[in-house]
Amino acid sequence: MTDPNAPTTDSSTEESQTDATVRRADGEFVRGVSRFRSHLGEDPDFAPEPHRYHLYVALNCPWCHRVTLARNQLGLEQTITMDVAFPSRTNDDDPVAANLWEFNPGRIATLTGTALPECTAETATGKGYRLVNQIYQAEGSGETSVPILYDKKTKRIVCNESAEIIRMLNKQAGALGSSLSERDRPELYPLGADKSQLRAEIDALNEQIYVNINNGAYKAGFSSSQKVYAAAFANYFQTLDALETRLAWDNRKFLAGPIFTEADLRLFPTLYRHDPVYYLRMKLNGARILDYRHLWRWLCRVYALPGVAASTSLVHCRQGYFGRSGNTVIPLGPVYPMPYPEAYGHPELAAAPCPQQSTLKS
Ligand SMILES: N[C@@H](CCC(=O)N[C@@H](CS)C(=O)NCC(=O)O)C(=O)O
Repeated sequence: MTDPNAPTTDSSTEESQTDATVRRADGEFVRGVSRFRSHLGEDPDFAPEPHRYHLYVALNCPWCHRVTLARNQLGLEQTITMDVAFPSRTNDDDPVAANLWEFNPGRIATLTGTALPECTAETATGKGYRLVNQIYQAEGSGETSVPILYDKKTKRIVCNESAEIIRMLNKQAGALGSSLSERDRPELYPLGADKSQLRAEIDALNEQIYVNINNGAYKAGFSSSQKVYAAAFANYFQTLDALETRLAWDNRKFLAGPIFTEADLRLFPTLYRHDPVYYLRMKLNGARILDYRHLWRWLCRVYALPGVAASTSLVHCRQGYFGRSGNTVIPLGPVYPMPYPEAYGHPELAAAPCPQQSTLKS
């Protein structure tokens, strides 16, 4: 029975919600749909202005990572403020509820035994909320997710869909007060009339990468059905194989050719987390990215771009993905051939030819 109210979804951005309840009951992880979908500049309530907008993120969240990458690469760090939630959600003994994002800069991370310097209080509503869901409740919404793009002027949520937030930041970077000149700023999603073919290539890559890699990792790691896991595992590594072949084709620097685009930005958060987190936590132990020569060099090339290394934290990723699972002891590897994230500074590590054709059948 198809849910007539299921919103139409863009499969490069979100999951089909068709029969979501049944699929979840069958052990499939099905991601919900973000409901705040206004657009800076297009929506008259939200004119693009410097120092007006704010981001709420968690640094372990790969969707937030898209947004922190765009903020840094577009030179918007000075004109869009940002609050960082603690990487582990609230515990079972929380006075309000478990499993909620919280702003708690003094909270101790089990991984380091210290507070995490990147974590902040909530600073944009003027209310100093402890929980992200209080920001939603203020607008009568029961949503709980990050990232959130927030308007400090009207005290309203603009958008909580990362795919659309990065598009807006790219399109409105100048009006939002970017510190980079138009010439020095990457054009993540080229808007020129003569760039329609490139946009189509980026859109096609986005869909393949969202379904099989970005969300595919969760489908593998969070599903409790062996069948769903096995299919997600196969799709994930067959897509890595295809991307490896694409990069090897003509030794291109980036997925769509010589320039860095939104397709690279959307692939990076998942591959950055693969070897030190997803290999174990999402049971994606078919291979390391280190085993893919061209993908490894692409990962190191993107990591070396301005603003990329500072856009996330592996300590937050490890704390967030492992700190609440199993007995909360957090695995510290891999350390061979080199610890992470230091290894991302060494494209030469992936010397050996890679295992191209995965033998997996979806
Ligand atoms: N489609 C959204 C997905 C955002 C999302 O699912 N974020 C996760 C964190 S990784 C979240 O906050 N989930 C709900 C929750 O944990 O309360 C986007 O790309 O922005």
